[in-house]
Amino acid sequence: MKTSLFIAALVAISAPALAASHSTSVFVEEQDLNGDGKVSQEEFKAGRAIEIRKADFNEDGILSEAEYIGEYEGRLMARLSRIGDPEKRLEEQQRQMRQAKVRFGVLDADKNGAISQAEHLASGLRMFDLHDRNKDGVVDHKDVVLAEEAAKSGKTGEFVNP
Ligand SMILES: [Ca+2]
Ligand SMILES: [Ca+2]
Ligand SMILES: [Ca+2]
Repeated sequence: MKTSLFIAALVAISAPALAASHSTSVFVEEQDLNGDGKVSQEEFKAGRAIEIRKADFNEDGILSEAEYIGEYEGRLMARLSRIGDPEKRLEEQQRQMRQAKVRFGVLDADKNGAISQAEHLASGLRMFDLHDRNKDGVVDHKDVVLAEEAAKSGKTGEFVNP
């Protein structure tokens, strides 16, 4: 039951967490749960809660490094299987896994060895805030336009994306 749920969840909502340094349009596409083309803060928070539950294997409400890395690795492998060259695939896997460990360290703000819901949400809201360029509390097409303009002028935001 848990496994099939997990797979269904992966298919349905693994995309949000996938974004590494993604553009605002991809952010909207991935985080827009109700399909209205906008991501409100409430909607985003709901998505974050789902993401943490999905990776929280022992259901204690926090993510250990093994849980965080394990969930990421599962999605990564599925994605990397599309790379034809096995050497390249392995190289990319090692690179991504190193980055995942670094991200875990960043997400675990109080360095207690686990990501709490508050830590997970805080990092997400920082990202939300970066995408919400006009600061109206919603990430939508207007922010995409602003992001494109910023990219053209060479000003891109720093995204630490869990
Ligand atoms: Ca856990
Ligand atoms: Ca922590
Ligand atoms: Ca906005």
